Amino acid sequence: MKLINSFGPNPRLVRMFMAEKGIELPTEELDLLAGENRKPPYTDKNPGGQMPALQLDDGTVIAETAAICEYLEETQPSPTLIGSNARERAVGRMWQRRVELNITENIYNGFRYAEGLGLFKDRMYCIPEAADGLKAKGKTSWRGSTA
Ligand SMILES: N[C@@H](CCC(=O)N[C@@H](CS)C(=O)NCC(=O)O)C(=O)O
Repeated sequence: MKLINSFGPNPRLVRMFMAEKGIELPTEELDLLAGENRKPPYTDKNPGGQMPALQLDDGTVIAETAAICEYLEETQPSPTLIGSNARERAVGRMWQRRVELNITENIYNGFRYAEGLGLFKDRMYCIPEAADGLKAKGKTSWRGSTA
């Protein structure tokens, strides 16, 4: 099993999760700024082209930071990071979705469509006119408003 790793907050989150669990894995480093993650051979493994990904020994590639952490939690339960019973896990997943859907996705996309436009315009569908609204939404959503 190896972590396909790069610069950026999502790979860092997985590395922090692994560190808390005491998991050490070989890594394959991709140059995100050069766009190595947006072309084969990486996109053959993860068509979404984003980082990080976990490649299992049977060749399965798991992308999406939350899915990677859940896999590591299930395969190495101790120490427990996501919750030790159904109620704790559900509360953790509830907050994870709230933070991702209401705050971080808005802030990431606000950045990608403005300051990051030069880097992202050829990588993904960008909506520059939405940048200010997404940043404002990301800043207010922590109060619990999903409007
Ligand atoms: N939904 C994905 C988002 C991953 C993501 O946004 N990764 C960033 C790095 S933090 C990335 O690959 N950026 C470069 C790109 O999109 O080309 C996840 O949760 O893993």
